[in-house]
Amino acid sequence: MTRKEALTTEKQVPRSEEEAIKERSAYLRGQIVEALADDVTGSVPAPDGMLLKFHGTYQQDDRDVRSERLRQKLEPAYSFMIRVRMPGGVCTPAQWLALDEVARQHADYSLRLTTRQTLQYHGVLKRKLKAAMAGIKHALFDSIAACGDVNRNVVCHNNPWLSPLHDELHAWSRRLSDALLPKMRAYHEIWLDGEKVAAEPEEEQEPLYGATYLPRKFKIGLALPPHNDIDVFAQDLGFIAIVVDKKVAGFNVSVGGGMGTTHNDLATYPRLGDVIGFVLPEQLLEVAENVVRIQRDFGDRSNRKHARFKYTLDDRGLDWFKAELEERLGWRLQAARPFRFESTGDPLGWVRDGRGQWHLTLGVLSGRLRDTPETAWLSGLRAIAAVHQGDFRLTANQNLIIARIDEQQKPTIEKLLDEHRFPDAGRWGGLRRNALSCVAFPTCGLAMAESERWLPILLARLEPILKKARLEKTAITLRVTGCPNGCARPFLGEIGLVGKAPGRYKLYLGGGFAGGRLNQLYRDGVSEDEIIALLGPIIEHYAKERQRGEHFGDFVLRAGYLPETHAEP
Ligand code: SRM
Ligand code: SF4
Repeated sequence: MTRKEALTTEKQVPRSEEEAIKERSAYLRGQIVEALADDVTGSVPAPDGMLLKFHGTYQQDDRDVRSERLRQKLEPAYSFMIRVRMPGGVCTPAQWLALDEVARQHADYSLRLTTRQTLQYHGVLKRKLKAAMAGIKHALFDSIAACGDVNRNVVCHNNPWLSPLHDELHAWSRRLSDALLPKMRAYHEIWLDGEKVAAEPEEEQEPLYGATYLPRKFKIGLALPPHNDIDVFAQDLGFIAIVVDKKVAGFNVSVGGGMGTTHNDLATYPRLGDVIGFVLPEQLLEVAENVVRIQRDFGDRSNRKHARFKYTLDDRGLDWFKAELEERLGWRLQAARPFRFESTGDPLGWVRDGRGQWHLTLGVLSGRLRDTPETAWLSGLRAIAAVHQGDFRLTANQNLIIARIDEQQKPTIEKLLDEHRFPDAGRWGGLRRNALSCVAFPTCGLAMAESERWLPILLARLEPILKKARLEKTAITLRVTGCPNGCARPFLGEIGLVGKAPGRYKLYLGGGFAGGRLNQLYRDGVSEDEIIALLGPIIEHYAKERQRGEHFGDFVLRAGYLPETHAEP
């Protein structure tokens, strides 16, 4: 089917309400200005709430007080989450200070590092949204395309300073982000009081996306083997760098990854990306743009639960997709090159590069940076940013790198870390180092169970079991989410826990340590006590019978807890 035919067919299918909202929105303006000015309520009407996502912000309410407020006949305690766009997760100390200022002036005094290498603000009241957006602009960032049916924050292997290869990859993440960025004049008009550049919205254009943008969100990541620290197979479009003679010779292209599912709906499923070929560096942008165009033209616009790129691929087949891509490109992809991943997490702690500079990867459990009676991480990073001469790197595992520290400055940074009671990641066990959890309660509107607030409790119960089995240093990946949307990529964990109802989780086991194999459901609807009772004996069994170098996820399959699937690539 040609693109023209596809568009004709699409018109015959009833489109979802969201498609109509986009179409009527005059390039994402809707009635947002009016909704922001309405001070009778802390919320915005639903259609504008949907459009606001493209501007990088979500309406939420405090779920801890939702029923009590309902009982008191008060409107929910509304506030907004804002997600910053930060390709490759890089930020200077001056930018950090400006972002920190927004957290303290306009949000809930916290910064939340995300699984896509950027940060979020929570608790921004409607009347403070505009000032918060201006603050983000002051930090020389924006939140365009951080959410919404467009290409999201491009993620990239995390420390460009460790070698010129990392540097090169990071430059590609920025180029990809720029090439796929929607024009969104509405953003500048609404948040930054920009002049209306087009006299009428009809004169405006989105050359890549068109007036209804993509059918659904779209995600891109770049990985540098042997580190799969961005979970490249969870991306709609992944680029795996192939290095020859210490230079990036090109990239293997992986398509169709995605985690989101709905409980008890078999038509939804997590999917690993398929590697379809190899492209040269100079072909990267052309490939990315055309993959996005194919999803724009063929993605399902009638059912949002079936609208991700992974379903477009499975409905039409990989052969169809590759042929369509090559027709649009006018050239053929080369055969994929061999590669091997060995890990997904971040190497926490200090590393020295070839030029003699230091980099510290701080372990930040669930990515939450705030001051509490026990820790002073927000203040600590502010103090570090005030003296740091290198930069900050956010990782796709919710951690933070303080990068490019000169030898003579290292003691100053170490003193500040100590004063603000940052944890010594060197003392963290292998499970804690490799644990991710999504936000969930109290802010996430889709949460069914606790995640971020539960992770420390769960770790505190699992760590003594691991210690007793002398496995405390063994790296095991643990991914926890409050619902099956998969924001902490739970279906890739060697242990995955997915919230079903308050205090109840689906327990998944057997994911590949390097992110190349999905896990499988082991028990449904289990409580914390049941999870501990189930995992304890398996951990002991693993301690006794594991083979040399065998990962936990591989062991549970070999030992027959779940059927063998496939080895990791
Ligand atoms: Fe996510 C929706 C948080 C990474 C799959 N995600 C949400 C929302 C916005 C809830 C909502 O729609 O109302 C969550 C906001 C919670 C809050 O209170 O802040 C949310 N997602 C997050 C973050 C903050 C999790 C974290 O703890 O770090 C991550 C922000 C990433 C970023 O900076 O851009 C985050 N979300 C992911 C990932 C992981 C990734 O991209 O590597 C996934 C799985 C990969 C994928 O997309 O398939 C993911 N989020 C989803 C989905 C399921 C999409 C689907 O295909 O069905 C939803 C729900 C939706 O889109 O309808 C969702
Ligand atoms: Fe919310 Fe579910 Fe994502 Fe967790 S996985 S942040 S509960 S949407």
